Amino acid sequence: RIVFFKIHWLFMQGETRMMRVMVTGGSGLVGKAIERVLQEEGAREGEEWIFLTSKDANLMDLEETRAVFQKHRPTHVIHLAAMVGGLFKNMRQNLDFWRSNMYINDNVLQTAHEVDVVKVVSCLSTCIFPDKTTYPIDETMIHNGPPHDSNFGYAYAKRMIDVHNRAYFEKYDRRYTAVIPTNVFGPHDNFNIEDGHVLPGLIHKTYKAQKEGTALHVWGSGRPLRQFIYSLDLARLFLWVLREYDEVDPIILSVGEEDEVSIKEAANVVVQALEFKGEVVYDTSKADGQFKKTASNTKLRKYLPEFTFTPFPEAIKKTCDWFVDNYDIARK
Ligand code: NAP
Ligand code: GFB
Repeated sequence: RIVFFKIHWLFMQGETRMMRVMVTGGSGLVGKAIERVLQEEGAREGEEWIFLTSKDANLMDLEETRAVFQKHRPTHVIHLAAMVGGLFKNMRQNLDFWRSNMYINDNVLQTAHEVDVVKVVSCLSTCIFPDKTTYPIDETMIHNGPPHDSNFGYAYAKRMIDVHNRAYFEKYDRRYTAVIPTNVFGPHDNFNIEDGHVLPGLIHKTYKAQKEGTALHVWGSGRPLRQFIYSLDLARLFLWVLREYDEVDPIILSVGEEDEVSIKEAANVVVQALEFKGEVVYDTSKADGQFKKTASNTKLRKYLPEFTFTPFPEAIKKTCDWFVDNYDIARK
């Protein structure tokens, strides 16, 4: 009998340690960064990782969502899948951003609950906070007023994740949570100039200007301010949130307020990384979008006072090198 109980105890220990983590949006900028950090640092004992692309399931479709959850039976989910884009794509497609992300988020969270997923870590963004606000912005301010007009569709859809999480906690005691990254950049980004974010857009445009001997056109005045987080740093923070963070309330994952840079400063870092010698022109006929969305990472620092971010110029150089080396396969 003692042997039986010993085997049973060992099995239960093993059972409690088993984590089958399914990453929705696993083929994107953030998903690829998480995959790479796991390859470099190794998964923990008892962790099994599954990275989904939209080919595995269109998560806007409830039946396809249910099928992929039934297939993999995850115990944990990192929910990255979303319709994502820079300022100009958001300004063109607010309705699509609203509907696509509402469908995806409701399907994923409801299905996770149905198959008894223990924990879901979803994604908000620092661009969803109220446009008229005091600074620095913190996690308590998400619903304190309307977001910037340029991306209200995406912003409201993302805010509903926080509403979902609170409602699942109230009704089913589900401890589903969310992180709030600031602007992310890195390898495997979307370098499409019309649809992508500013840094991949500037890297692609500088690369083209260099090859064609033309000027680099930075859109807007260059005055807006942004905090940028390197995707590999964000990936490490995601793993910590999945494994150690137990709150339902969301947590901002960002560099500090003191690391905020202007678009102009960011453009200069890209120019230096690619050793571009041509003219840099500011096209003020293009929108600036939100002037600033300065976020506080005080809550993160309370948990991880020692976490170090990759210095911005080093992260930009690594991203530029990746883009040049992978030009043929990069999304552009
Ligand atoms: P991304 O590079 O555009 O990747 C999006 C991922 O979602 C891809 O894997 C894509 O699959 C998948 N996807 C899109 N629509 C789908 C659908 N209908 N069904 C299934 N999968 C679908 O995005 P990202 O930059 O990694 O963003 C990841 C998360 O971080 C998102 O929730 C985003 O809102 C959030 N976030 C991003 C930033 C940023 O600056 N990038 C900042 C804050 C928050 P395919 O590859 O097959 O298309
Ligand atoms: O990353 P981005 O497109 O979006 O940055 P946001 C836009 C800022 O960069 C504006 C300037 O001030 C633009 O004028 N900019 C300069 C450029 N050159 C370029 C360029 O080549 N491409 C782009 N895209 N911008 C987004 C939200 O806001 O933040 C999204 O709309 C998302 O919903 C994202 O959450 C994280 O930082 O302004």
